[in-house]
Amino acid sequence: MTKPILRLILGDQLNIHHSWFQTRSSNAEYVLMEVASEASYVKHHIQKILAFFLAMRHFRDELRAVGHTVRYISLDDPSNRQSFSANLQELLASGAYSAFEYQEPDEYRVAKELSALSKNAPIPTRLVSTEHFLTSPDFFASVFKGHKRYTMELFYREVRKKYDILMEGDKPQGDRWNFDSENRNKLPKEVVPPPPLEFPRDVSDLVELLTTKKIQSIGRVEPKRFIWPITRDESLKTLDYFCEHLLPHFGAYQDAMHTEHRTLYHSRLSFAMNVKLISPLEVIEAAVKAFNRSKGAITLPQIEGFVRQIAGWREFMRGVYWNHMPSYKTLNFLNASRPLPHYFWDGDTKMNCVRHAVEQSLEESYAHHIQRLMVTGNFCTLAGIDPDEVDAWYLGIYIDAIEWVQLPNTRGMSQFADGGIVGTKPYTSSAQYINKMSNYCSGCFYKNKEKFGERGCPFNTLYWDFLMRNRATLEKNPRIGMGYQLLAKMSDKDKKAISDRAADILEHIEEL
Ligand code: FAD
Ligand code: DLZ
Ligand code: SF4
Repeated sequence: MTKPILRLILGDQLNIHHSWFQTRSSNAEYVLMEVASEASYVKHHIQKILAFFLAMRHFRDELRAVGHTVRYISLDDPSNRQSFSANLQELLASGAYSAFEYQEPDEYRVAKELSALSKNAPIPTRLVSTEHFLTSPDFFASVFKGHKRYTMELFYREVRKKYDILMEGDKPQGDRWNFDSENRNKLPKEVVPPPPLEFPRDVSDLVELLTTKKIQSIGRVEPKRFIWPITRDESLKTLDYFCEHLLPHFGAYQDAMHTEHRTLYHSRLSFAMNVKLISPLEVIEAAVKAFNRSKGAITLPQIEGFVRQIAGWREFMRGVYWNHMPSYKTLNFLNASRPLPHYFWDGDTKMNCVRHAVEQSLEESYAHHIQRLMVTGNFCTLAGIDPDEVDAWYLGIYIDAIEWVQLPNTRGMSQFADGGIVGTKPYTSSAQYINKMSNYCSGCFYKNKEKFGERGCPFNTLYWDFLMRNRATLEKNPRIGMGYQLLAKMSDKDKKAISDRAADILEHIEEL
């Protein structure tokens, strides 16, 4: 009997449709490993670690149930050397395998680690595709060949054409590519979004394992009520629920925020997709099918808004990541250097919007896009927080945070630390935007219409101060011109008052 091939499955490679698993006669042994190094390269939310371990354990069972041979190295396995490299070095040197195969890691850090290991391996090694994404980093580069800068919109149109999504011949359905301008509504009082679909399970044993093995984490979990979808079946149910109950209003309230309704009409599919329990194409196809079936109940702006997030933003961010790593991780265009204040870790702040976004994140390991971008991210940009600290927070706290998608969103789109690789301008705003899109301001200690004095909203003061502070780097940016025009109309006395109050706010940033 020939020795088997050892095939590594990383925690975010749980794709049952991968060609690896389509035949059982392939003389392969699969290995998954729970390792302390991955649970601690950043302080993760406890629900994120649980979600990865639970999803990996279920995937193991699913593979075994259909006859595959799976070696599962659990966190407390006595043979566990607690890192990918250390475990694999032992396995590869054991003489038990004829070759080693692994799928392309999504993270630069892991890709480097495994490629170094392969170079020194005592047996032949082979790298294969994850067969998950719609596009490759090379496709991304080819779309922008000869262009001075990237735009998500151009890339998104190419993906729509490539996969024939919402197309009529070579034209977009409705003769428009993008309906974003129709998708910016506050949640009206009379509209009550359906509750999110939950899959409560008792995870007490795993919580105890993490405690015993001294895995540090942030956030909270109710051990008897872990609710995230962590199997393919649950992911498909989440997708069905989304298509039936949430998609009809997805676009309309995509940017809305509300104290009582945390996830509104968002799909909560990011974890399932990022660990590859479901593929972006099947999510898009299911949503488009629901749109076609709905006979007008789901309108084009709703489905287009959803498709854009996955066929557009998700693939675009991955293209940016792989075309700019490793330097991207060090960019700090605005030279921001302030430490992240304590309330990002405990939610204890008088700023109602930040309090809600952080508390929700600590409780659920989830906040939706506009909370991440226009509340916590906006605050960090305006206050000049060190992007390394901002990245570590986002990478740790969200259940869906894996560096290839977290980094371009945080350092690029949100912090503008990349100087305009992802977006054309910083996503900053005063309280005006937050008040327009949410009900946060009405319950806040600060006054959303004021920018001076003890009760003036910090977002207002810092918004104008940010423009003044970064004048040398931002004034020439045509997309920000309006801000500087308004600033030019402001009296010197007001500008001085803003600078003074902002200096005070930043000096006492821990007390806001
Ligand atoms: P929905 O609103 O239902 O959207 C559907 C899907 O579209 C998402 O599941 C996701 O796969 C995709 N999507 C939407 N927006 C983006 C985007 N900007 N980039 C990539 N994919 C997108 N997303 C992550 O998956 N992991 C992260 O670590 C992450 N970090 C972020 C950090 C910041 C500062 C910001 C502003 C955004 C970040 N996002 C991240 C993007 C987005 O916020 C999440 O994908 C989304 O909130 C997940 O919730 P959902 O599944 O309910 O999304
Ligand atoms: C995030 C994470 C965690 C917490 N733990 C593991 C683990 O124990 N084993 C594993 O294979 N993967 C884990 N992951 C995901 C990886 O850290 C990493 O993000 C991806 O594999 C890189 O694409
Ligand atoms: Fe946030 Fe300012 Fe509104 Fe308070 S007033 S909720 S701090 S934007």
